Amino acid sequence: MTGRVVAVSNRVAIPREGQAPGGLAVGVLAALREYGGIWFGWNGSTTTGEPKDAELQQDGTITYATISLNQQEFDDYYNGFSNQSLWPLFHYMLGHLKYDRRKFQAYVRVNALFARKLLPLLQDDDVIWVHDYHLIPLAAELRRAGVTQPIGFFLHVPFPDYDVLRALPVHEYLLRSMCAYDVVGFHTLGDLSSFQQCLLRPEIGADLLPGGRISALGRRLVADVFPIGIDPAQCAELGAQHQSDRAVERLQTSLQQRSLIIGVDRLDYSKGLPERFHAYQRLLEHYPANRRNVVLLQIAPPTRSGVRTYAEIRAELEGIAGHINGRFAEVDWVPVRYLNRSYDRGMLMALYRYARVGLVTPVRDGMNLVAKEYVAAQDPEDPGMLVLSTLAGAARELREAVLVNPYDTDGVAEGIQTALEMSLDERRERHQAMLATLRQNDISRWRQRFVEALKASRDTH
Ligand code: ADQ
Repeated sequence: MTGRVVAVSNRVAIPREGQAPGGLAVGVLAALREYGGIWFGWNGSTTTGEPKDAELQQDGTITYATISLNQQEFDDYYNGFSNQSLWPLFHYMLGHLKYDRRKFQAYVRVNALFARKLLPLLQDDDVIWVHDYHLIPLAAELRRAGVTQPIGFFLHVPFPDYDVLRALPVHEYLLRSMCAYDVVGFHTLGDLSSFQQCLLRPEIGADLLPGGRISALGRRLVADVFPIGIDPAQCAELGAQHQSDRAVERLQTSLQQRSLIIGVDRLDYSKGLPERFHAYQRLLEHYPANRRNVVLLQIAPPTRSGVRTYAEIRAELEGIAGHINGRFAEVDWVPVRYLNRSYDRGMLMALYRYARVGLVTPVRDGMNLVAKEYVAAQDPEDPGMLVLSTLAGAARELREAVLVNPYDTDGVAEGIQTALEMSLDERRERHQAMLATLRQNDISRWRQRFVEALKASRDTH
């Protein structure tokens, strides 16, 4: 069956000349190229009045359709409810949870606006694929407007257990909204089973049927696990190609044979960065032979600058990095290099490839693509080793990484030491096993499985 795919996400990643797309953009763009379609979302700019209709930009079979948002509405919808309520809640971090009814109402209004602006662009045989926690009510808003096409939802972050979810006053609204979809996808079995348990509660009273199907609120939907993958060949190629970039060579020269430990994360409290810096300090304390011989390169571009906790974590990290450097640095060695900026993918893959250890220690993460990219970018003849948090979705697949609990400072220090000391044979063996997993469940498989499930849901209506 043909029919276009209409992808909807908060932001639209329009590919730029000469830049390799990353993350979910690779999967969404491939689906849109295969079936033709639209990518709809916010264009990154705000206005003072009522937003205009979507601006369309054509590129082959893909139409990018973007809208601006009213400044105040954007603040309340994005910085407010999405990132001060849903983000911490879904990451099990109730200490960061804030709720404001006014911001929640803006969230619902922006979703209704998305639905209104998308509606005129839809065709009868489209399937609609909605991404992430910013847009949970979108299907319900589209249904209200008479849309009957299949609508799927993929959650890129974890889905919490009922006892955590119910801390949010409007949790029942969220659950009901999710039942307006035909397919609901998660990264891990744990997330899926939390969702199913929530739907079994008396508020929803769903029935779980065979084959991942659910009967809830008079509708049928399918909920399943679709762990997002990467394009391992692209990561390996970029890593090898950019090895001789000037900046990478300058880094190599400056390291003078020291072992590089790399961390690459958005500056976000879910990524466990203070915990990671403390563990690195513990490594230098407990395994003093590493002093002068290792360098931690932490790349962490700031995000969500409109949310105060993000400014706070930035200040906290600067303090810890300064403290470690002040305590351990020598005239010709600085233990932590901490950079608040983005790099293009080629450079990033080359840095991954050069690093002896990839340190990925979120305190909670839906999947974590950096972990997968780090493994894929390695030289198979002499691969570096991944130290990975058990609290990242990626740990369910990358079982051969050195697995650590990010809250266990001594344990993470020990894990880094294990990775640094690991023999070449063992590194190769573990790398091969992880690469095989990444190849088997790559980004193409992710989008194929999701789009197929969505198209199949039309056939069973
Ligand atoms: P994120 O929280 O953004 O994604 P992650 O999965 O690691 O986390 O993806 C980050 C992407 O941005 C990676 O492709 C990485 O290469 C890139 N990136 C990070 N820092 C960068 C930098 N300094 N310069 C350039 N690029 C950088 C959310 C969820 C995750 C889930 C993904 C996809 O929080 O759990 O894995 O969506 O579903």
